[in-house]
Amino acid sequence: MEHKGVTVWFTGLSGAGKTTISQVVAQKLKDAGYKLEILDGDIVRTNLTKGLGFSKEDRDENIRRIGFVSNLLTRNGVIVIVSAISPYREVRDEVRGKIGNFVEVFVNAPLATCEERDVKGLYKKARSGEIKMFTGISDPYEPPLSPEIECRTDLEELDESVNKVLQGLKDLGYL
Ligand code: GGZ
Repeated sequence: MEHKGVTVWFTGLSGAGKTTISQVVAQKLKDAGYKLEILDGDIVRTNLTKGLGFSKEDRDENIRRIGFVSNLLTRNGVIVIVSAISPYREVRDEVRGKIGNFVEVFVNAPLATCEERDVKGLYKKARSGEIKMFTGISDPYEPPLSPEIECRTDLEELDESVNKVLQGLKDLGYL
């Protein structure tokens, strides 16, 4: 199926639900026949951006590399699903400017909720100081000022968040 390419960029705190929502969205779009690739921060950091840490420089480099690949795919008609904390507004906007067909999805849950979930036990380690520069605890997160789509995962069921993303992409003319 030939269709417009777009980068769908999920940003938010660790544990906000970026990976969960983006995986369901990706599966639904694949099932519907769209050409799609997923770039998830967690996985990308084991190959494309291996060796990078969590300083501002390294996070920005991580985001720029993900953005570079996203751009190549997007201009070839692929739907690219990116999931990365991407805490800095400036570099997110830089990538947006380069790609053009860019939809920002703010996966928004209060820090307290993410910390309560603590799926991987990382917040506990961040609080104890075992992990340094942890987003939300000892490192900044700059929320998007006007994301195309916002999911409130503390208030919505997964299905609702997924439908918001799909409906948003339709309304923007990408599906
Ligand atoms: C934030 C960290 C950190 C620190 C390890 N700060 O929720 P996760 O566990 O599975 O995904 C997070 C991932 C963050 O990688 P990103 O590429 O998304 O970050 S960024 O966009 O800022 O470059 C988290 C884990 O790695 N992790 N240390 N200090 N998250």
